[in-house]
Amino acid sequence: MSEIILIIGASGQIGNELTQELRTIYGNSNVIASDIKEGSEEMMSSGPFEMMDATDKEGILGIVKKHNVTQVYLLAAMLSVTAEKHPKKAWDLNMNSLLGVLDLAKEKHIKQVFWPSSIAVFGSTTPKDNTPQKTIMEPSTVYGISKLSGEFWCNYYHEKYGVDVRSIRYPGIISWKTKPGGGTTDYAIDIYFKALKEGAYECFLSENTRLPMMYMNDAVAATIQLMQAKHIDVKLRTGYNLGAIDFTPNEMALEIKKHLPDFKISYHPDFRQEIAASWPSSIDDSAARTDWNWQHKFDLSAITTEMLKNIKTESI
Ligand code: AKB
Repeated sequence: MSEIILIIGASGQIGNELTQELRTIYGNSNVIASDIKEGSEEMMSSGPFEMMDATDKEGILGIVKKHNVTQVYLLAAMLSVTAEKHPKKAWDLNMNSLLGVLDLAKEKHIKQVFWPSSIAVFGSTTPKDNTPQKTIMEPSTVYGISKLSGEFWCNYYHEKYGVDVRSIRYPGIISWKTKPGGGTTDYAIDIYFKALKEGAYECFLSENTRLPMMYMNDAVAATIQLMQAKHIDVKLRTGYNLGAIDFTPNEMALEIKKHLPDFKISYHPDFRQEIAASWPSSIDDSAARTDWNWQHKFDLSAITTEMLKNIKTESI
């Protein structure tokens, strides 16, 4: 495999772990990490890093030329909660970064683009259970609006200019290495840290709010699998629904109690409840499973074991 990969937003939750996995597959020097801030020590020391603003198209072009980049993974984004606080900034980051990279592909500076979408493209009028790939999409958040528009820009650039752009609608992603920031699904990470540190967690969603979720290892595997899929197998150029598991805060707390019997959870839903309530409870990802063979590995019990073990080891 002779790809040279640029990851934009490499210091974030997905970027950090995706960079490491891609470096293992393609070789450290062939995967260039970039962000507006430095990332983990592991990422900074294992391969090249460039300080870069995701909305600076000319800056990105300079780095693409310097390293002969063939593929770009554009991960920089403002998530749902932060985007509600800074709507214009979120639109600027989430949209202009995408249009810049799509233009670089249209102008043939790069061959392939990955761009993350989200379950936030759906809204309260979407069927909640087993949400289909193609259905009513009326997002109520700035983040969701930007992801839905972005998906259709991807599709447009593919149809009009033949750009090879691929995208996944990520559910909430659970990881212990790099914390996300400003997401509605972040409770499903914070809960493990608080359970180990304080033995208790105050949840900002109500106990029966069911959301689709996934372990980071599965998310990274799916992303690379989609990018490595044969052109002919990638039949959707908007975003692929991607599911793994779904659960409520109450079910998660019960799972944690199997390891930490004294763990206590309390519920104080805030404005984030409204965002969560507008999103699907579970996802029909049969298109991803059929088109490029997607399969998840981690269920809630395996995720809980992994999270508690790794957070404990890290903080010793
Ligand atoms: C968020 O909560 O904003 C993200 C997402 C589901 O895209 N984790």
